[in-house]
Amino acid sequence: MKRVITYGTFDLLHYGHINLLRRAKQQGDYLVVALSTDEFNLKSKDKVCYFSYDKRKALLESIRYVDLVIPEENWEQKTIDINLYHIDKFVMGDDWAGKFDFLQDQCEVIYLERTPEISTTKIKKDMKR
Ligand code: C2G
Repeated sequence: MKRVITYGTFDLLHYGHINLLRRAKQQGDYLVVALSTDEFNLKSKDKVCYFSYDKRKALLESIRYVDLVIPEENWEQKTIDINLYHIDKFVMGDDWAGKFDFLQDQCEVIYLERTPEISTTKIKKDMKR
């Protein structure tokens, strides 16, 4: 049983996120998603979410690729999560390429290509027009 983990805010969930989650699940048999809490987004990611943590969690839990959603409350928890959930592979979009290589002594670190043309910022901008 290969266990995979990925992290993110997933606010205004879109097909770029789904592409990432689908490919992350393809890396193993069980996918844990660490979902940034509202506080973490506000305090450390300078992101104000449109949907609250509970709503974003419910959306993620309805996705067939996702097996478990846990809260991401700080930047430092990844090392603990990898041990706690017996993770074999850490997966992120390649906008983070290299940023999490320090986890390589704990598990495989994989950066997957982002879906280029979509982002929450673009959605919000286009909706304004
Ligand atoms: N993503 C993607 N293609 C897009 C947009 C996002 O593949 N068009 C990926 C990102 O690379 C990331 C995941 O979807 O792996 C979630 O994206 P965000 O919610 O923007 O996550 P982020 O704010 O980068 O948070 O500790 C890590 C952070 O929590 C990551």
